[in-house]
Amino acid sequence: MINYILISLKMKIVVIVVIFFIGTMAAQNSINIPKLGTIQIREIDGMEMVYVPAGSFEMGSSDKQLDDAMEECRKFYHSEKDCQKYIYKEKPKHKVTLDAFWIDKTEVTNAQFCRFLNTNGNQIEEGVYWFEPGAGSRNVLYGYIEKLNEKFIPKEGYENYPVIEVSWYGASAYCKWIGGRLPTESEWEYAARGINNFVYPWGNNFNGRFVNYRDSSFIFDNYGKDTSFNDGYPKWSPVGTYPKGASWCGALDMSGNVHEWVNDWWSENYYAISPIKNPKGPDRGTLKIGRGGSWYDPSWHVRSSYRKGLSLSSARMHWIGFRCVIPIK
Ligand SMILES: [Ca+2]
Ligand SMILES: [Ca+2]
Repeated sequence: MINYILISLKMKIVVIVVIFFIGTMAAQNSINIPKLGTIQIREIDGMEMVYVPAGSFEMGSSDKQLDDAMEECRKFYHSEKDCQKYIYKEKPKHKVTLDAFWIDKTEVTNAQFCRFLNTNGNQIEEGVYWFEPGAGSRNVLYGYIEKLNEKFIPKEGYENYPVIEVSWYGASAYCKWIGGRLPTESEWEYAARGINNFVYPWGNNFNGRFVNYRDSSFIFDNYGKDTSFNDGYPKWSPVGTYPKGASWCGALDMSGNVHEWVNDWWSENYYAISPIKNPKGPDRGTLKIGRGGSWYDPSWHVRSSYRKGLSLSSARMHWIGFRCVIPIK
């Protein structure tokens, strides 16, 4: 009898110790998982990255959200066709579940891209330069990167501006160089609008002081120009100029400044067949996708769900740049 009591007591002690050990391990693991918006600095290019936890959101737009965007467009554009051209590519709204990842807090800058070019050269893939100032940009040279004595350097004062006139190949190569890749279209939208499915990174109502877009100071023409706000920048702005425009994870300029390359091939109909878990876009295509709108775009193009197909061969425009992700798995 005494032996039985002793064995039973020993068993209980063992069970308690095991439970304590498992509990400690679980607590340790939960301590090691970063919180939403935790910042980590990447050594290779000095980029700040923000942590986006695994989760689900509603990707795309409802009919009501698209009608609101059209209404906004009609205030500024006199062509219904111009409004419809890009807005109705966001249906159906559908649930997406994603693994966790790190995303760059800002768009990649001229200084960072110079570091990449000086390490790897300006290579050609599929006949397209990684970086080509003046390509497809109204034949005007806009780039703020110069080549002096075989070295790429940013023009003085433009070190912290987003790199532009970079091809999808150049953007993708950069993200591989830093040990990551371009965001998938769904990762990009999730980082921009979050689990609350905001229309803009900061919320559901447009605010021209939170974003660099086609505001009253826009330089080219008056078509679609919003004279009710002055965002302070007729063209590009240094990255991170609008902290109030931060998205839920702390990413800046997801809306506006420069449009951003993502990894996926363009397909107008992909949302109807997209898998729920970690969608990666169609297997093939002819266009890649740009996200977020730019300083060149009106308010309804800087919505988090706005999407546009862009040519791999010619789109090295003065309004397109990128940021990278590093997946956790
Ligand atoms: Ca502006
Ligand atoms: Ca942007």
